[in-house]
Amino acid sequence: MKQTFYITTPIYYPSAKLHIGHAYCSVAADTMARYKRLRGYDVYFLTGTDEHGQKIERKAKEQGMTPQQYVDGIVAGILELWELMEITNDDFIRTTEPRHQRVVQQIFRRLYEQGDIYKGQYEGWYCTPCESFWTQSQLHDGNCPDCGRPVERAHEDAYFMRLSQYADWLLDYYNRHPDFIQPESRKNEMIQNFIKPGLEDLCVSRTSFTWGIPVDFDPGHVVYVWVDALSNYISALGYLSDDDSLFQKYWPADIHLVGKEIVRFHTIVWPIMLHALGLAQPKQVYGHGWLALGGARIAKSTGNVVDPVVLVRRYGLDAIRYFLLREMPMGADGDFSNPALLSRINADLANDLGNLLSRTVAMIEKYFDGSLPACGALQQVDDDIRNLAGQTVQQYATLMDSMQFSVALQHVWKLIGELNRYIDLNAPWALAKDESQKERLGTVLYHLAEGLRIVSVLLTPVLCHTPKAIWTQLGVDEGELTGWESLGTFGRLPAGTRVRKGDNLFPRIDIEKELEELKSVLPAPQQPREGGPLKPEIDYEQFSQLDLRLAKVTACEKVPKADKLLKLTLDVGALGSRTVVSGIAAHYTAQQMVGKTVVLVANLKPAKLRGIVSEGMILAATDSAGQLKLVGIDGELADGAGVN
Ligand code: ME8
Repeated sequence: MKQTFYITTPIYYPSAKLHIGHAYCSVAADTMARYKRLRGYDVYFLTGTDEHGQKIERKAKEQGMTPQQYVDGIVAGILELWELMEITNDDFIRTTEPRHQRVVQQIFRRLYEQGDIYKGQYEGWYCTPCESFWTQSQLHDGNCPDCGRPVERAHEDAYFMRLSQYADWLLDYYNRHPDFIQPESRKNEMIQNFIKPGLEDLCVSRTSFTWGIPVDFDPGHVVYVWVDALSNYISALGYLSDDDSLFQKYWPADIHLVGKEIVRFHTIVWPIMLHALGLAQPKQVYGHGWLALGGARIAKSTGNVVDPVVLVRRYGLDAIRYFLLREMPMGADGDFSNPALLSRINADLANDLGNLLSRTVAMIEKYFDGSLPACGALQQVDDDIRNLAGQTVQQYATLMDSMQFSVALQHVWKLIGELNRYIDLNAPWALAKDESQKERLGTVLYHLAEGLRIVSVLLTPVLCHTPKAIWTQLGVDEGELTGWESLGTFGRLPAGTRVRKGDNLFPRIDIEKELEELKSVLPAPQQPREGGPLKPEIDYEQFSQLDLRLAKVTACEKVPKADKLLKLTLDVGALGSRTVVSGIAAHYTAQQMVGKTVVLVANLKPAKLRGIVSEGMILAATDSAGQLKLVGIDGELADGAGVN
């Protein structure tokens, strides 16, 4: 029986459009799935969409749609993108499907019944864009530690998962399974930042919105989006359903491939959920880095998205897949730029690989009428090529097994480079002039063709069309000669095979001209619209609930160990003196603030920031460049005057 291999990508949020960063994650998982299939594994590759949560509910409302209508539209686009990128997933799970929802409800109920989930009261800091609750100690300068945006105080009746009681078990599990979290540095991050400071129980239900999976035994509560989302990895396999044969066959997963910012959920919450359910742990969670544009992470929130559809249409799928995997050292961050993409296409694909093939086939046509010559007596240079090919296959296998795609490709390109050098060393055009060198000429061309065959097989997990194009030109039929086993011996290509010159694999690009044209095709990274999208309409009644007052700053000091925070003492006329903590320290010094008249939201519920009770909030305007200016008044009025 074949060994199984189960690999997953994260399930994507159906946000307006997926960008090249998301494509990277799917292409990397797809490459691994293709590689394991090449190695003879029975692979199951899962991806999908994570469709619940307050953010989706809000977006749908902004667009005047139901959440389901909104996600249906976006998911259709995601499916098209994966088709375009030839992602070979075996299933696509949507968290809005009944097959998933049923399982999540059963998991939740089971954990509740056995006491791993209990009902309590939640009060914490909530980051809506990240759908994450944070404790005070996790905030960075009072903001969300993941995205840096402001968090809001949230209270609700809620269910909690007992993470705290599993902290020791988890640490012990990490110790006993050193490969569980990769790369190693991410494990240290988890231990230092989350587990050592003390694991707190996790709030796993919400009542403040309805777009989620209902807790079936307590109406009004919906399951926290991460508990919902993580369960996809087993609900898709039919866990707790009438037919759990896929679950029996493929669980535990071999690899959950995820971006580094969500390693936390996959290596703390998910293992504890699985442990509590009595299920086996995934063998590995691999946290990959981010693709950036000019140093800034490509993300929908920063507006610097690069559209993979435009790139694939312009340069072909293989060029884009190659660039993503070659340019991003797995686990680290990588940078996307048009010049880097174009020079990889020209140097690696058009020159190194494309020319090797066209020169080889052209010479076999010219000197041997297109019939592959037999290999004669070997010289040292031939042995060197054979040895290098053998080593390359071995190194490639080790590197691909640990998902080091970029380094594996470097090794393949070293072989390509040596094959090109082998042409120059042996100068076939000179051999062709001497009839007595015919056999030597044949041996040289044979090594080139066989070397190319080996290269083409090694490229099959990464490139979808190029290997086939190489086989057509080399006269190789897909089958035994294109399988992994064929790489074991150098010399499998039969003499007499008919080669046929075809189009260049990758046409060379005039980089300067192309960069110019790209300016109009790929619009410059969009700046986020000032102020973001318009929030839903409110009526006067709602507006009038805001109590805004003028206030004079009478004293001000920096909050220790918080770069962005100032503590202000305000005189609010009849309301007396107020203390307010404000995140403006990067824009105003404490000294500059004293004496200023500011606008205070006087009836905002007090909140504790860095141990200081902040009694309201002062108003300021910010632009997309991150500049901030206080809101003031035109002239002078008494402290405490109402603003409306
Ligand atoms: O996190 N470079 O979904 P998501 C590389 N729904 N990868 C990037 C990237 C970039 N610039 N931007 C995003 C979610 N990604 C949850 C997952 S799983 C149970 C739930 C990656 O759509 C990101 O790191 O925000 C993540 O792994 C994936 O895209 C999905 O992100």
